[in-house]
Amino acid sequence: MGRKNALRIDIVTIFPEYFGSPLGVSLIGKAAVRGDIEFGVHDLRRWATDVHHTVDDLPFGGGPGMVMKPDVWGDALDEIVPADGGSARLVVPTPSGVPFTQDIAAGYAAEPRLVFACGRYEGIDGRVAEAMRDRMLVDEVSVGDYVLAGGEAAALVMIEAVGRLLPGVLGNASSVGDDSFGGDGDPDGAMRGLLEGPVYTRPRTWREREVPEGEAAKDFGVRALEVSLQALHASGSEAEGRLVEDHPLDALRALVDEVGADEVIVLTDPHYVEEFFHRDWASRARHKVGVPVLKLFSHSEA
Ligand code: JAH
Repeated sequence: MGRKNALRIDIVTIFPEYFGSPLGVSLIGKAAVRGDIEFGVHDLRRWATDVHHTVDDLPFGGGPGMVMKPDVWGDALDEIVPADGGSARLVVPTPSGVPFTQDIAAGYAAEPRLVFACGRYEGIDGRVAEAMRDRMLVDEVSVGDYVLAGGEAAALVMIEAVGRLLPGVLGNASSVGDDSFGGDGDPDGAMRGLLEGPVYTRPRTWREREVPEGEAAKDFGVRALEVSLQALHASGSEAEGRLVEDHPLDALRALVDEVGADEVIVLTDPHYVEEFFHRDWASRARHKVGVPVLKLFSHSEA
């Protein structure tokens, strides 16, 4: 057993080797090593009863391809999931399922246990999902309107979307998933950056292409200020804000003099302002504004 609050994910498939690399690398791989996620990958053929380990059969009513046998799937799920469902949720990837969304991912991240049933061929006999509904929640889910060769790739898509929402997995102990603070589930929140604009990093000029400046940069500043003030007001602060277009250190010194500030707190994304000043912005500000400057990174947990 892993840590408390760990998410247990069981995957049933005829290709268990398919999952080795994807679940072993990056955020999810590390989360698994820490015990924040626990994986069980099961070879469906273990529950086949004939010498050929057959898992498929001809479809009733004819038509192309083969259908996965209900008896094999039933025995597998009976063994993997306790008879009372054990708080597990069964997820069956299928092109005819309900569309998988960020909200569904957030719901899954809050579950103690997910079981992915990965079909192949023309899919799993329809009575399997129906029978399992007697003991647990069963979701038939689609990750997009196209037909794959099986449910494995779709399961990986969902596991990745769920995995990065788990506490401690992304390195964001609190913010992701907190809708009022612009988590991924909030279309006006952090996901806006991913769904809407392009992003840029150094160098400022690359292959004669400039990072957008002027009006485009100002629009970004206006939005960033809006979001920050909203969050501060929501937490009871009467903070005011203003957008600065001239040199930020001069503007900061003028503001410190104007309001008689005792201290300046710089809250910044790592490297966001440094890039412009070529060295630590807060330590330069300290010399220039004459009051203590406390610098916080937006990814800090304290
Ligand atoms: C194909 C079982 N929504 C993408 C998706 C998910 C599952 C499948 N195809 C597409 C699939 C064959 C057998 C599942």
